[in-house]
Amino acid sequence: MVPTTEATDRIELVFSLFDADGNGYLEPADFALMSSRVAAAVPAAPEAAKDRLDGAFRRYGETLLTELDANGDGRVSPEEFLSVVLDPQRFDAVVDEFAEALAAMGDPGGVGFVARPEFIALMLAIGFARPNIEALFQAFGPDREDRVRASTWADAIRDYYRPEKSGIAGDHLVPGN
Ligand SMILES: [Ca+2]
Ligand SMILES: [Ca+2]
Repeated sequence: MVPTTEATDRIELVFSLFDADGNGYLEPADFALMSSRVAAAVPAAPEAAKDRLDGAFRRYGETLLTELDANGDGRVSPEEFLSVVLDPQRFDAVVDEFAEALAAMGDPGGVGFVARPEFIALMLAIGFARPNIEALFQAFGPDREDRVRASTWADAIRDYYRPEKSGIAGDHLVPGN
């Protein structure tokens, strides 16, 4: 399968953000750093939600290393990471858990909705730029209380990784879109 240009852009963006320590490679330390940063974005979130997110980040990092570290140096290079889009079903389970865990962090009351302040705080913590975050939230069609469904967000995270998709809400996150 040849990924769409949009899918490649999305994957390159996520690599640059997940390389939380900025050393040019994805390693377990990046996911630990990212997890603590994102957990701190919603102080009101229950400990169980933070623990779940921490586990999701950890498994995500472990799976990337297991599946993508082609040269076995214990870290994932940008080139190794790009192959994530060639065989996405290997990552379905971890992306799914990550999507649900992140959306749950944005819904600290467990009501099924994510309000704009929590959404923005979480996405800023991951490292996306504010105008792109606002555009994505708008694309979700917030309700009169300025909330979006947690399930809408989780579905959009799953879509974000789909190599065949273009013109999706998640494309708003890529600068220049
Ligand atoms: Ca790194
Ligand atoms: Ca490697």
